[in-house]
Amino acid sequence: MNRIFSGIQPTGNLHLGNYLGAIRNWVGLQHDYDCIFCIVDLHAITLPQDPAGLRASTREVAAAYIAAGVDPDHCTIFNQSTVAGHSQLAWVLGCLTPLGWLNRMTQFKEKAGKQKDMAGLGLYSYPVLMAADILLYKATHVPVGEDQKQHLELARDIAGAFNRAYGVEYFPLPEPQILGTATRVMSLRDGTKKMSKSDPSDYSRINMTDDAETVALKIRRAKTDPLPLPDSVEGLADRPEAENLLDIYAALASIDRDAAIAEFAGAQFSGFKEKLADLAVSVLGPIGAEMKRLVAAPDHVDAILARGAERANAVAAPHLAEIYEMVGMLRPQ
Ligand code: AQP
Repeated sequence: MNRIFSGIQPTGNLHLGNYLGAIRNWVGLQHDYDCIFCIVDLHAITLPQDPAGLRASTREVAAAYIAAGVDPDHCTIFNQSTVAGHSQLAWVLGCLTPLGWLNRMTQFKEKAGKQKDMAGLGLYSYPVLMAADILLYKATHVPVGEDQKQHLELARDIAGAFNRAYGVEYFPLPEPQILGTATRVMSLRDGTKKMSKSDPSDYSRINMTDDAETVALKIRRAKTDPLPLPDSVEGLADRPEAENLLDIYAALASIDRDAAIAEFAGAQFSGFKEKLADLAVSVLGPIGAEMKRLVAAPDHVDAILARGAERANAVAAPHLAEIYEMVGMLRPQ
């Protein structure tokens, strides 16, 4: 059976983009693949994190997976730092990754900001750790949002570099799965910017745990333009906010963009926004409520993470032993 690996950083403010671009797709894939879903806490510390906040956020992301319908009896759910193989393989792969490949990564440029010399080595080598996450399990498929496409391509290049260096087809080249109509959910305040956990404005995103009033308020306040909604795809040209809201509607309603355009052709934003808010609340409301319930009594989530770590280690450890053997690490008997 083909294997999926994917993950989310426990950096707070899980939002609609994380749900539509990642978690919801996982739920649909979980019975067709051997699925490993990680909470990537080592990735989270590539930017400063408050330790208590990081622990709380790790549980919250696990709760989001479970509340959204990822079945922990069927899938492996764990946090990255509980499997040492991620860091160990990242070192091996880092030794094979030319700096020139990393210099092309746009996410580093965005996150490092203007003072690149002050950015941490971890932020720079983030894509190598991501390659290790995937390759440690020899995953064949990686469902992600559009923003992770470049990192996935690098993971494929790194897998190829390892295979060439050791003259074996050891790692499969992982295939990205960028699924659905909301592969890149944009900010509610600026349709040209990705909806993001770290946006300082809470009005830029719908959080998975927002209550119904907050969701409705954020959608009412979402930036739009003065025109009515278009009656064709061509009418969305240069209207990023209209495009984003229609795509969110289509994704939440599980219809395609054309059907959403047909439903609201010529309508005013006010009426459309009301329908969108009702739909968002009906989809996210039960998930947010279940997340809060799971986080309030965390023993259940912790037990799932502990079991997941054991299962993940059982897959990872033999692979790491094979890799060390190929690389030439002596294991004294
Ligand atoms: N806006 C988005 N639209 C669609 N998919 C998205 N993803 C993130 N934002 C969107 C997908 O969610 C998964 C986990 O992302 P992550 O938390 O590990 O990484 P991120 O891209 O750094 O998330 P954020 O929310 O944008 O955080 P910050 O603010 O820290 O940059 C991935 O599959 C990603 O594609």
